[in-house]
Amino acid sequence: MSINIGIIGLTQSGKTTVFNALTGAAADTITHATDALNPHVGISKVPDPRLDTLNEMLRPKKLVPVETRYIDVGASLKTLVQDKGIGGELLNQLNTVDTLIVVTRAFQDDSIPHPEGSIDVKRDIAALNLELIFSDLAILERRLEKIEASLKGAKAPERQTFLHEKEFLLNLKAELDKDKPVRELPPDICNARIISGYQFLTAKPLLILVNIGEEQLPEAKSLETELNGIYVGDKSRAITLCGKLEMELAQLGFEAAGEFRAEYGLTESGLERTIKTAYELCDLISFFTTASNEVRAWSIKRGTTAVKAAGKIHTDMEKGFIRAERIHFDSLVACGSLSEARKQGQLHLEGKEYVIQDGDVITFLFNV
Ligand SMILES: Nc1nc2c(ncn2[C@@H]2O[C@H](COP(=O)(O)OP(=O)(O)OP(=O)(O)O)[C@@H](O)[C@H]2O)c(=O)[nH]1
Ligand SMILES: [Mg+2]
Repeated sequence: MSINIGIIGLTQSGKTTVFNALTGAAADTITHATDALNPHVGISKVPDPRLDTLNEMLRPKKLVPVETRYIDVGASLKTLVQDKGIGGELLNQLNTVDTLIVVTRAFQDDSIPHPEGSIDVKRDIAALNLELIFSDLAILERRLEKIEASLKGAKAPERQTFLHEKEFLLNLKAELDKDKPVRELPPDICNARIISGYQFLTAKPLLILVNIGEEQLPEAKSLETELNGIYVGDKSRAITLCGKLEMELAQLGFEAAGEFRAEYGLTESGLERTIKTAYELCDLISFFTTASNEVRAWSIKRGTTAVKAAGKIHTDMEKGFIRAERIHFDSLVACGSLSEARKQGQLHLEGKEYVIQDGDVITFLFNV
């Protein structure tokens, strides 16, 4: 199971640098701009100290963190929308991501020209927002054309369905025309269930990643506060990140990187901060399984029931679900071992409708 993240942003904003920082890859940022024919795709593991604790306590044969898959498409969304071939293909890939990271340049460097000629974070965020809206309008208009064509030969009941959808899309279009992203619209205009069928880019959570230079680190916190005053929402957030520094640190070992980070007054890695924020924006939580000598982390939407969580692991587990044996990570740590937890009566039996909590350690019991 993995979380999918799309990295977008204006030209030369540091997308590939951030991609390298998050994946530990070493894609070229110096001599090559990313070309759409050759997007970067990389996988990294979601860091979770709880998993390390479980590893030490339970000494499993295998330790399996959640994976994150990143795609850095490299081309502007405008180009992708206009280009029906490879652009269409890349756009399809972006349409399937769980969240978008918009890399926005704040770093100063005269040797790297900004496409707009100056550094202006808010202007660039607005420009990117427009590109996303442009892409969604293209999807929407294509769908409207299809509906018009289908309406021609449609019989009465079918006709009604098409007319309903058309009305829904026209209302949505009116909002997009006012530069409003889908993610910010009230539920009466944009019913979440209907919307999910279209894969609009502006419906996705948006993590604005402001790429700052090392020398801007002292102002990072206040810049974040200022930007979140404007952009924070249920599904949007701004964070600052030193892309170039984080990319270099990602190439070092864990400990050496930690020491450098401490010198810069950074307590978390860029990857940790980014993933944490992405989890919040996507409303994801983690639970752990320990069966078959394997400790594994899983990510699910907050509010998922035990039976649905079991289904994420295997459809048979959902079909034959009997119950879940559960202990919270904190209680397990307090007990010191699973057998001690069992002795102390800390392992709880939960039914199908139990709502999984972040940090639950679970064994599903099921019939095959
Ligand atoms: N000084 C400085 N330079 C940076 C920083 N982040 C990125 N750069 C430089 O900016 C240039 C562009 O970075 P990339 O990561 O390739 O940017 P990109 O958005 O992927 O560029 P395209 O693929 O061409 O759109 C490279 O020369 C980077 O080294 C930073 O924080 N500080
Ligand atoms: Mg690039």
